[in-house]
Amino acid sequence: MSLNAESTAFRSALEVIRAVEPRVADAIGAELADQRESLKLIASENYASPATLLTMGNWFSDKYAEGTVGRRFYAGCQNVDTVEALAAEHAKELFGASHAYVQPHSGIDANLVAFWAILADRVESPALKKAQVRHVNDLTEADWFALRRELGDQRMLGMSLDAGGHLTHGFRPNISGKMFDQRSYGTDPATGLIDYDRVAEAAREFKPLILVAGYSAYPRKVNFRIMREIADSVGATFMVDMAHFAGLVAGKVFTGDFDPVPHAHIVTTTTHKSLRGPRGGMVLCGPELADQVDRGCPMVLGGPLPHVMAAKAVALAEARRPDFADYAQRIVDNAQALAEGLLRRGTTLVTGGTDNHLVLLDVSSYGLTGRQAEQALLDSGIVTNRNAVPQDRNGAWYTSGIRIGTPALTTRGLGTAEMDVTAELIHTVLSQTTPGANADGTPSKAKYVLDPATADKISKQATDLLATFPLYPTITLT
Ligand code: DSN
Repeated sequence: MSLNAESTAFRSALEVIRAVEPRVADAIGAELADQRESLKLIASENYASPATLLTMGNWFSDKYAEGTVGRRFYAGCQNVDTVEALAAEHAKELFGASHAYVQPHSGIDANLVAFWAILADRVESPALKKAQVRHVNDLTEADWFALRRELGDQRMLGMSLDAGGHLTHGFRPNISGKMFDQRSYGTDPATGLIDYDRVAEAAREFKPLILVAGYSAYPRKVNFRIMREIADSVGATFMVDMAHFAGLVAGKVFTGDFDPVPHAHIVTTTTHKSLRGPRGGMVLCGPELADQVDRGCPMVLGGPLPHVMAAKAVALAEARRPDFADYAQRIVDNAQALAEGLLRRGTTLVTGGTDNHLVLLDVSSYGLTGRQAEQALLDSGIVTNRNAVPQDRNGAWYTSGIRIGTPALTTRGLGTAEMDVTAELIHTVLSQTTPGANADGTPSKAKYVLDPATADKISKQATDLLATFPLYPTITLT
């Protein structure tokens, strides 16, 4: 593809959009400019390829395609079948899975599909068998009532939120917490690491139907072989949510005990984080759960998004190329360089470092809340997000942590030398920011003081750092 083809494609698209609603065209252009100018360190974000982005802007968006490949509730799905089958095929090859379901619209959706597949397999199917019927509609009112109660009375054991687990792993504000009786395993307060003996103990006591592993803010590898042994010892289904580190699995950085696919009964992921695809989700599993997983739509999902499934096929094809493994390794090298740069400058890191794509700073050592640090960094052109740290005293809104990750900057081409400069910029901002006060003089968890001249200077340094690594270098919109 010539360099001009990508520019031409995006320019033409914007021209067409501008003719209808110029403010949307302007916002799209402004978003690219913002992304180009800022040091994007949000651990769950990335930059999808032009091919992936372009695949989403077409008439596949207009098609309803409930059902699965070759078995739809709507006529005329032959082209959707082509792209859905391609995406599933690439996913199976890439991750070595026997079944892939590529319809989930997001990570939450993928997890819901997995939960209901497990519930259908472990609770509903035995109830139907016991009642000697094939379908829930054939149950008596009394049996249906009893089954509904049983479905709502199951247990899940997952990683606690402040140890780095995810909201969808059984926490009350999320539907997973309303569906399941949930208990959490945390991390060792001394090391910040998962203590597998404690997980085994919690599993023995609680006897969950589902043991969930996976995280959105844990900067270390998880041993999935040990977790599977724990699940087996209590008869639990072992589910891994690999949304954050799917790119590291795809790129063969996480192998053996650290690759969830051979160890878990079911694996969920998003496709837009380290995997660098379109915004969406996916479920991988073995043959035992495949039929139940394929019922995701309309069980818990609205109509599939064929344009996004097509983009998943493109992005997964990209991830199967040899250079993706190099990319995945560089993500980790960069995260480690960033962690080392911060540690050298005296920053406190949860677990003292990283072996994946993210680093979790405990900014209470700078006397700041996560919220204050996040805003001060943003003023300085550094985009991060605040995050709870283990046993966080500031709660989930203000927090005491800043989570940073390297998938996006690595896509842009920054390397370990630039990570050291990034560590210097972050440390300078945090060490020159002080907590602010409320109008009545009491300490504020949100207000902060940072000299605007310092913020401007850092912002300029961040822009200079990025200048050598243009984002979407083949695309010019003007
Ligand atoms: N929102 C994602 C993240 O930032 O980690 C997880 O859902």
